[in-house]
Amino acid sequence: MSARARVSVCSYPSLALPSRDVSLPSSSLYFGRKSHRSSFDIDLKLRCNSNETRRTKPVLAVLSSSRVPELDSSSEPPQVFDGSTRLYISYSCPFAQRAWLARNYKNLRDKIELVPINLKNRPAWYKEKVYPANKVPALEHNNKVIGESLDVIKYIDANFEGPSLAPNSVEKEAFADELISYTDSFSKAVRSTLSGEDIDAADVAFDYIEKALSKYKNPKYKRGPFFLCLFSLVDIAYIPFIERFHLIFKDVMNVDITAGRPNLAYWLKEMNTMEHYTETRQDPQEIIERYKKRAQAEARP
Ligand SMILES: N[C@@H](CCC(=O)N[C@@H](CS)C(=O)NCC(=O)O)C(=O)O
Repeated sequence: MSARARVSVCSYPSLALPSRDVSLPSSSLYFGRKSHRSSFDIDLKLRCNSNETRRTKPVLAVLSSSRVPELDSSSEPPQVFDGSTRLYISYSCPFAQRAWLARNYKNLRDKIELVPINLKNRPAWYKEKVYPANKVPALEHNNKVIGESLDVIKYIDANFEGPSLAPNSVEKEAFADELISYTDSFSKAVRSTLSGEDIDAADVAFDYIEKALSKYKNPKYKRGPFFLCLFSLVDIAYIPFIERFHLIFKDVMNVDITAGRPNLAYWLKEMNTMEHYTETRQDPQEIIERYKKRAQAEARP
């Protein structure tokens, strides 16, 4: 047993993480991108090396009242394919959160309109007019619709201005590929501990993340904060899921997944200083309640 608290599910053997919320996409390809260096990249690199990532006050509570209301079955559709660019999301969906965060990070709030959908009471027009797969996220741009969170992020990165989310070297590109292709296994491993199937799997998965975060260290602080030193697609791919796991393990199992994992702790801390990200966070209480409700429903015979 390691020095930190091991993940144990003994008292909660029946708690299974809802598959819809945490299953990661099978599509885990990283699109090869030309490594162009914009002034944003250079600026970011400087900030990364001097540990001066853009800081804003951490948002302690999500002010859901300030958010655009979700559209439901009673809502009129937007003027689909009228030339506007729209990102369809759900506030509770971690996949959609990825795309939303990418849009925010690239400062595209004025260029990409956010259209939140109520998934529990989905408007019929969403499937009919917008995205036949009927899932979020989906991006409407130039008379087409792009789905799959990782593809949406890469599309936004390749087709819009703003700081690049792509790795800035061939070596980092290979590492990003490896990390992105691990997202599915990572999630499965953590879920198998939550369900009581494999009590050690989550520890192994979080250790993998801890090690990955140590690869590109900030020279001053000897660690990250981000996977590729600079904030990238990889951070976006993982944060909505690690954020949820962090909360659920703490609340349900009384396990701090950052204990004995300084890189993970530092990464989460830094992420929480970024308004681009904190703006996308779901209310922690809602995440926990939703998880417990589903786990109880799944445990019922
Ligand atoms: N692989 C997809 C998964 C998207 C997904 O499953 N989104 C969920 C919400 S978290 C959804 O739209 N579910 C609706 C449904 O399955 O009917 C991605 O990465 O975008």
